[in-house]
Amino acid sequence: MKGIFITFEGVEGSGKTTQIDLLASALEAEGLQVVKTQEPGGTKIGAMIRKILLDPKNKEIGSMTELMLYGANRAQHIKEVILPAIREGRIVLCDRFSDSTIAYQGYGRALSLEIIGKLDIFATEGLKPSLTILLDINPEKGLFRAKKRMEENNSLKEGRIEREGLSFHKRVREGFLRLAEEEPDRIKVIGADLPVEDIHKKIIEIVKERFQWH
Ligand code: Z5A
Repeated sequence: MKGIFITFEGVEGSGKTTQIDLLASALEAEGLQVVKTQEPGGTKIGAMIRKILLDPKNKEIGSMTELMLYGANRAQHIKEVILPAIREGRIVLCDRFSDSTIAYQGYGRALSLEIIGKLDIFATEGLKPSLTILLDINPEKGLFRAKKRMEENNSLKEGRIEREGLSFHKRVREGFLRLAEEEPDRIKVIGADLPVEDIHKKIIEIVKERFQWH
């Protein structure tokens, strides 16, 4: 397994971070070199963009501005982190990528899928993940988990996007599922309602089969 790009997608609280950590540990235990990263964020510039995007005080951000900021974040992330890591033969595990833009800004905010697609080609330089794990869960459950985690960690109040109504998050979930129907080879859907260990085992099976890793 060399120079591979795997993304994790799903609604808020679907367990992406938990599963990325488990997969990274399993791969590292086999002596493989892994880079864990996330969007928005992933670089110093990305961390600044992330702050703008998720700050609940930034209520005036328009949908198109939001889309451009996710695009700017991705362009920097691709150039500075993802492409170099793949060229060096590392396995990149990324928490959210282009599919999140289609699901949130396309299906959630109803921006043109055509414009999103064109912008994404510029931002990604045409790079697509080799594999995407979509952790699928009812958004009510996902948001409940995410809120619980925030309370446990005593972390910041919920962000700008978590504050959207449930119908927004349902459209986002539908968007992800539609993408998985359109690209069944790349996007593998796993029910995120299962225990953490069961989901991890399924992910390991998929990764082993896809990349002939034994
Ligand atoms: N966004 C966008 O609009 N457009 C874009 O192009 C991109 C992103 C790239 C990023 O938020 C926001 O940006 C996101 C979409 C938008 N907003 N929303 N909504 P973020 O990075 O701050 O958060 P997130 O990506 O949505 O993830 P999260 O809340 O950190 O959740 P997670 O990583 O999927 O889950 P987790 O942290 O692994 O688990 C959450 C809790 O559930 C935790 O306490 C776990 O212990 C627990 N958990 C995990 N798995 C299980 C299972 N299987 N059973 C029970 N409990 C579990």
